[in-house]
Amino acid sequence: MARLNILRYPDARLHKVAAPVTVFDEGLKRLVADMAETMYTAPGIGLAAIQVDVAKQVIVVDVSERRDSLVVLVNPEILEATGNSDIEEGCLSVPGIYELVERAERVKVRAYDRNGNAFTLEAQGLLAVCIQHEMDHLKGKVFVEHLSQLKQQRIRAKLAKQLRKSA
Ligand code: GNR
Ligand code: NI
Repeated sequence: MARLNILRYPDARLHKVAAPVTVFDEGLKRLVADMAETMYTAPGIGLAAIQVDVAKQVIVVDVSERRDSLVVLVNPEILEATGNSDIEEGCLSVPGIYELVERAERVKVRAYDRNGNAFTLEAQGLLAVCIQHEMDHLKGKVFVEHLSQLKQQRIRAKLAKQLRKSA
């Protein structure tokens, strides 16, 4: 297993649209293992492949406190979305920024696991929000793009300042 480098917003590669996985091979299993290690080490509760510069529809999520409930979603599709939730979100690609985003409270998702077996998952609360956040990444969308232009401008300025300080 390996820890992968996480792209930071604003990076044009975060806006690529991920392609569906067509081959469920050893390379996919290695990608999933490396993404899980990267997410747990960060630490984060989710990671989309596009964040490690792989434009494929692969997501790992674990919202459990014990960090022992990994969910792998390949080629996910939302079948149903109901209710409203606004949970404060963060993103490993946008460090230090936390903002409320409007999301569905419950989602029913169809996806494949790393072996190519289809399954459906009904999620609510933080898991549902995290899945929606990760599925946005697969479309090239970062959570801050749900915010007003003014807030996005402020976030870009704050990140640029962080970067200057660390340089
Ligand atoms: O670690 C993460 N925390 C989080 C908190 C609230 C809503 C979504 C998330 S996902 C984020 C990890 C990440 O950037 N995934 O893309
Ligand atoms: Ni994210």
